Amino acid sequence: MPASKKSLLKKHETTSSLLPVADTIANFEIRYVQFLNAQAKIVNELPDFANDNDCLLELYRVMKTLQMFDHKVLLLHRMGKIGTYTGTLGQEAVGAGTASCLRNEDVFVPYYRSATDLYVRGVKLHEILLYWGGDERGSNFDDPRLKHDLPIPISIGTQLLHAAGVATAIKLRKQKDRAVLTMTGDGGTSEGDFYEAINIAGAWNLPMVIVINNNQWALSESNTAQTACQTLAQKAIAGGIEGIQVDGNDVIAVKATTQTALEKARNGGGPTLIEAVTYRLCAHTTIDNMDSYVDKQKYNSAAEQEPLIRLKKLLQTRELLDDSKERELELAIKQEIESEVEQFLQTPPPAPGDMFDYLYASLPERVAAQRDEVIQRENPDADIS
Ligand SMILES: Cc1ncc(C[n+]2csc(CCOP(=O)(O)OP(=O)(O)O)c2C)c(N)n1
Ligand SMILES: [Mg+2]
Repeated sequence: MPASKKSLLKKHETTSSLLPVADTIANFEIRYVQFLNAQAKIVNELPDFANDNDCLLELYRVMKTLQMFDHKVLLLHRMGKIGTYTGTLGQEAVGAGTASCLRNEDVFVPYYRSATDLYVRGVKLHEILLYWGGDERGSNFDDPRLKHDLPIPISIGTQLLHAAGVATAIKLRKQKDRAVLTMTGDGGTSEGDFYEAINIAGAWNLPMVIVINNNQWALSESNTAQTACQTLAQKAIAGGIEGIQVDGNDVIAVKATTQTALEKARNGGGPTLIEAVTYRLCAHTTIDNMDSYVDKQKYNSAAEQEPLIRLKKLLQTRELLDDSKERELELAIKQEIESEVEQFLQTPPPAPGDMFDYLYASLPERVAAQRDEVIQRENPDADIS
């Protein structure tokens, strides 16, 4: 290559290091929160709720339920009883830690891998199965238990703008003590919607908390392949909002961080972006084969760090859990799962015309005509008036 075509910059030289810079006009840092490390060692003074044994036992029960549910759903899929499901294996602490901070009047805006949060929020496991079995009644958020929450989106990133919209409504109505919690995957932070949402959240000081479930994978695309950022939390800087990284396998850290961020939002302190670093120990969905792209060694070392092991050790140290109590808990969860699965399997399929019920508040004429056609094909004698 001729010398003139070569870059003038030497390795490690940056634009600013080559120019006469007068001053540093902005400084940023990203902090990392952890209380219980992978060896179950307490590395920081615990927040108050972590001294409440019932609270920790409940977090453990929720995580164990979703862990066992994941295995069960995989079997149902292999038996042809369910289409697809986006597992939460390895990521249970992100769901349990975040959702346990929500109050009824808050608004939860899920993404498709929020099953743990939905469960904590009151959605039954059979409803989660119905949704993933293609039955919209599983996502029936007219239910008074969830009257403010939004349904499950499949498009990546859209929910972040919906969450910003809800937070705007809360702000315009001057509703105090109320906030929005939403979630995205790490891949979702590569979407334009993500940047638009954090931008408006910052500009309008919206009462919202965005949690990134950084499970290291966007389907088969590794986290490092899709961003040059050292952390995803630092993306908050672009929106002028606070960004913080948390050990997503430490349920105490996830809960403490979400609780603080939600309190801040409810009190007019504005938005927070929380990156919860975890690892997806299941395939992307039940129809994905991750053996073709996941390094076995990395997977095994991530499995050693998963969230239940360390919480179990803490509970054992406090003499709250032993082998027999663990077996008792597993049995109770197994019964719950079996009965929920039975309810799912016994639910008669929806009538084909029902799919139109969940699209619009009132159907446009063009779509109404399509619905009538579907109903009449199924049942020529049907009254469609
Ligand atoms: C707008 C849009 N683009 C592409 C897809 C296809 N898709 C579904 S899941 C996924 C990966 C998302 O990864 P991430 O945001 O990290 O979430 P995760 O599934 O890991 O929880 C992709 C590309 C989609 N659903 N929506
Ligand atoms: Mg991901």
